[in-house]
Amino acid sequence: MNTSPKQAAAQAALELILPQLKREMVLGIGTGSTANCFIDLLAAHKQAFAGAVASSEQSAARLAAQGIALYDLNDLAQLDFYIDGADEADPNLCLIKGGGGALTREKIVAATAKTFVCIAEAHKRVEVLGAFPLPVEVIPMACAYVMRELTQLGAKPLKRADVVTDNGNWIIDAAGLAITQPLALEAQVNAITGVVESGLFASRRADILLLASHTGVVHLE
Ligand code: ABF
Repeated sequence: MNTSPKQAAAQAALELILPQLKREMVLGIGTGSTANCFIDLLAAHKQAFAGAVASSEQSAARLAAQGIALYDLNDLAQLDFYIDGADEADPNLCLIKGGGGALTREKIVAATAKTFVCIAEAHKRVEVLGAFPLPVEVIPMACAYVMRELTQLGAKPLKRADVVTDNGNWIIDAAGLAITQPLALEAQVNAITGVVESGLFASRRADILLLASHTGVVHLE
């Protein structure tokens, strides 16, 4: 069977962390179809580590189905690795994430990890972030206000229809931003009252980016 680029990126991440796994180690695991490939590959090695913290209920269910033990992040001091996908990645390894709606938990788990390994198809690599609308998780009652504030920042915001996050909140997708200053924009968006978190990963960007295509995997850091 042919290996897809998502599977190739996941395999490359597995090969990267396998030699560093320890029996007491807990891994941070992300959300999405590329992270799912990683979970499925990881299952064969579940004796080599203690378990995982998931960035979504969906990933938690997939990990549990593979027999991988789940941990509460509050019971752990630090994670060695966080492995997750992305929607876009720029040359500095700043990311847009949250197309799957799990951005807040993804950012929390990433924040606690020593090394964030991002796995993605090669087309997710862009020069400037923003062609993919920036997901922003909001407290529901603040939605209209946050949309007006995002408009002031130059975005065209749209509430994501029929989506409630694992945290009980809504998602706004902010289109039309050319994100040349990711750190500054992340701070601006996160400072809007009612914003829970933005999908801009700049203050906590990826440490390693594994970009896969049909011709192979490129390792960036
Ligand atoms: C998660 O999954 C998200 O942050 C991102 O939105 C998405 C990427 O999805 P996929 O791996 O399915 O392309 O990592």
